Amino acid sequence: MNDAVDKTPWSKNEFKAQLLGMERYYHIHHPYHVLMNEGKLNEAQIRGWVANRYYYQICIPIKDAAIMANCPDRKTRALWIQRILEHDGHADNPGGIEAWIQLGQAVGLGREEIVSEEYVLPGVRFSVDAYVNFARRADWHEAASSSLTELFAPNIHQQRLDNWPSHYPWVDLKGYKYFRKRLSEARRDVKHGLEITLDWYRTREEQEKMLSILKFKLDVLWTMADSMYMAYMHHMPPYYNIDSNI
Ligand code: AHQ
Repeated sequence: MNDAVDKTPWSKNEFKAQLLGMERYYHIHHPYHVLMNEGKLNEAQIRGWVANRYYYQICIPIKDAAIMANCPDRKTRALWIQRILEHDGHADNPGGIEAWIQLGQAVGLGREEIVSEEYVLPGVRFSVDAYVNFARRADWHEAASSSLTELFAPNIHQQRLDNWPSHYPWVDLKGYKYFRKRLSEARRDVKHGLEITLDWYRTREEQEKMLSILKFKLDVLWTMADSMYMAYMHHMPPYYNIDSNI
């Protein structure tokens, strides 16, 4: 007996509720971030996270430029370009990547060791590159909607602003600029990303495909944290047992 599979498209509100339901996979629930939020990480584990996330930050504008290169719609590009300017900087605004380097310095890393990417783990690099390459080859609507993990980002930025100063008093307060900046930028980006998404996916099949695209991006974020957990919590970076001077 074949079960009648419901193929009725979700309404925009139902579709949005389905997207919000994916929060359960967000990396705020990853043990690395749970322990971070509980103040249980040591300085090396915080520094490792900041140094690795730097690679994600510098790839975001490249990802966004790939989306723009694939997008023929001027109105969309005129809005999407904001994301690149906010990360790379423009006019007298040094931008989010510069603010992330400031976070690195605030946790005790030197500018050179951050920008050299010498601490970036292979698993972090591969996860981020998978995201950039997806954005290069996917339909621009799909690439745009993959940024909607940021639906859940304001919460994780707020957590850091609320808890780091008491958990990690050794972090220079200048480092918090990035998290404050992203609180408002993420909300604005999500508004635009959601508009594109709720308009584009019409059939139930397309809507379910979008949920799998969002799950791919959630996997990118989760896998980055997995690589850091192996390296900095278990002290098992790649080849730790092969090459003693790792
Ligand atoms: O700092 C982050 C950022 O600039 C972005 C851009 C956006 C995208 O285009 O995929 N996603 C994102 C995220 C940022 N910070 C992450 C964090 O945990 O600090 C969250 C991440 C996201 O949710 O995708």
